[in-house]
Amino acid sequence: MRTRKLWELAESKGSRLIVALDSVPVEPKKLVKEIEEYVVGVKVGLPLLLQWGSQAVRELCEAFRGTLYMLCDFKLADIPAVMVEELKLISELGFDGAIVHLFQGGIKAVATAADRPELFGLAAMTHSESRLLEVHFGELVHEALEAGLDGLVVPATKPELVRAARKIAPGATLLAPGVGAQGALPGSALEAGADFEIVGRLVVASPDPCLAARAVRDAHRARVSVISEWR
Ligand code: O7M
Repeated sequence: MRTRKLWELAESKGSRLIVALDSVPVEPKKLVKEIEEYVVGVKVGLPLLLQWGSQAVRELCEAFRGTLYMLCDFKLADIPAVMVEELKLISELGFDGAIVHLFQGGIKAVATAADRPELFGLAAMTHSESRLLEVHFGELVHEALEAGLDGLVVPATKPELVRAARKIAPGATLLAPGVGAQGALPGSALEAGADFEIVGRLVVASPDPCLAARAVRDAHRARVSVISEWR
């Protein structure tokens, strides 16, 4: 099974939390060290790359790849030939997985490339204005499934879409951002059928990121034990 590392970490750490690192106020390695115990992985966004540089990203992957799932979020959406090249470089930086858009088409060719990280396709987005993606939600989920991607990103702020994705793709690994600063409550996306929640500012911008990460992890634990009794 792809995403094996992610699921093994979820099991061994009892966590469903992936922390989003975009604008980080302190040196990224220092921040990740503080929250490492409570999270299964971190998602590195373009703001971090642009602020700290690719060497810092490489060092972050080197330092934590052994204990965390390293997810690259540059939301790629180019022609297949360029995406294949981008993904090879992302793998070389040390990432386990990467986020890709689906609307541009051609994801099947991208997914068959060698040297690619695991791929998560964006099926919908959290903000209310992402109307055009939503119109094509079902088609985008099918596009990802047909290409054999490893998982999907679905919005915690729109639980009906999380539920719909779970129905269409019962075996897919579903990652849900939008918890905390964007309004969804910790655990709510897990309850709707997601497997992991992606949380940024609620943890990263907290005066005590360690405490904030632990609180979200604990909220997840409570939900996951209830959910596994249901299923
Ligand atoms: O918790 P926040 O709002 O501080 O951060 C949310 C993170 O999730 C941030 O890194 C966004 O880029 C990301 N995200 C969304 O907020 N909305 C989406 O629809 C999709 C993502 C995402 O992670 O895509 C992979």
